[in-house]
Amino acid sequence: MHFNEHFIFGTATSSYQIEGAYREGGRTPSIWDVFCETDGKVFERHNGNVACDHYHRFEEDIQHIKKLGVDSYRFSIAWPRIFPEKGVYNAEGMAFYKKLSERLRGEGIKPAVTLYHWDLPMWAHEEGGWVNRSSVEWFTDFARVCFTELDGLVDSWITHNEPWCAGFLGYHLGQHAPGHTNLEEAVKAIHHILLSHGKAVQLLKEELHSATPIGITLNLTPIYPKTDGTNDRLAANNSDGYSNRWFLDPVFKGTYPVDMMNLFSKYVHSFDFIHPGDMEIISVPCDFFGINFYSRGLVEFSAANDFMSKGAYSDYDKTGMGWDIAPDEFKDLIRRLRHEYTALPIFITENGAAFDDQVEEGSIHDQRRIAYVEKHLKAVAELNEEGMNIEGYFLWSLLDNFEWSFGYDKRFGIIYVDFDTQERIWKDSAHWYSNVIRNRSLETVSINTQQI
Ligand code: PNW
Repeated sequence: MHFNEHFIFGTATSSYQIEGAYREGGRTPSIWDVFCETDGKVFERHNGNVACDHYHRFEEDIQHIKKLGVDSYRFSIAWPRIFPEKGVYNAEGMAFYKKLSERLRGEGIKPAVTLYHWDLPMWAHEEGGWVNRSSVEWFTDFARVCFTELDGLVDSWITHNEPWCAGFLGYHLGQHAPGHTNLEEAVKAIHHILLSHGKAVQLLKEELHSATPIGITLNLTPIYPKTDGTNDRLAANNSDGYSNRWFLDPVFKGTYPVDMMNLFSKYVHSFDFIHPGDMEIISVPCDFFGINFYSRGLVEFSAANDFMSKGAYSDYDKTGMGWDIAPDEFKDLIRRLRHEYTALPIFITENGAAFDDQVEEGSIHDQRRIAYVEKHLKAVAELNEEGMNIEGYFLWSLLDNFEWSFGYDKRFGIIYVDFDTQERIWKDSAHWYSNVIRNRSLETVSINTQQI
């Protein structure tokens, strides 16, 4: 299993999950700062006030990134550092990302930068957040200063990370900030998020004439019916609509899936928030397609759940999140995307797993994480042998970090973080990954792993 010299190996993080320094450099609160203070929303009321203290320790973290040998590092920009108040630009906030990008480049590491990884400024939320169509303008103002100030420092732009989470988890399921449970709001929010993506792409290409590649990252979950029965297959189709097609269809076909619009119309009174011309903007051509892959879904019919479907019991091996480990289904997903949606270069912008790691005398033997990543990297190599054109892979995550509603209880890092001392300790998976990158192959590495 070999990866050619152009294949991009990377690792990924996001601003709120690692930066800390929540009141420094002119930053104001985001919806996550407030959500973390809400009872019953985040494990033991953890928050990102300090997180990995990356804002102060980024130079040390760059040394770890360099030592890993990755080609690229994916991080995100905290919007409330750039616009702490509506219409008020904060150069100090931008200076941090300039320094970070410059230092990375100085070490030969390509910055892959996400504009929105969920830390919406509170000032925007107070005016309705993503439900308000003006959010599209607020976002393009934010995108404009990032594009111009970081021009020449960034190798690729990702407009949005996982609109499914920002939209459905945030506004419909209530598990992420802002914690609302209203489908109509969610569908509007998603529309504005997707519209702001298209506007940002147009801005970069048509107005700023930049040649820097730009794309969007979706989290996709291939869904399977528990049985072959008509009801379970219908449930799977609806769940696929909710998880995948509601995003893939607008981005690649310029339409929302009609079957889902029909199901949603029970709760969504009007779709007149879709203005003429919107769908053309949303489906504006990009340069690459980012996919975050973690698991599959297995569903069975339930009369009460008309479109979300009931998760069915599965006997698959699971990660520490309870998520099925499903590399074969990952392959199915990529083949389907090639067949039904797009020929764009694909980047796996996130893949990885949380497990309960035990520190033993300064070392962490996370064999299950290695096995998880190895299975998915092998799938990537096999897909590329089929001509699927996956150009890069970013392991989630560089560091253990604030895992949203799970707080610091779930550890996704290949580098362990002691949150009392902020000490970073390489897990076996970090050593293993850096060997894979050095050899650009999985074979040689399985031998090396035994020596760790
Ligand atoms: C992604 N779900 O989030 C995010 O991009 C990361 O910030 C996060 O740390 C990582 O995956 C691991 O969770 C998700 O409930 C959060 O299906 C929740 C879900 C999926 C992805």
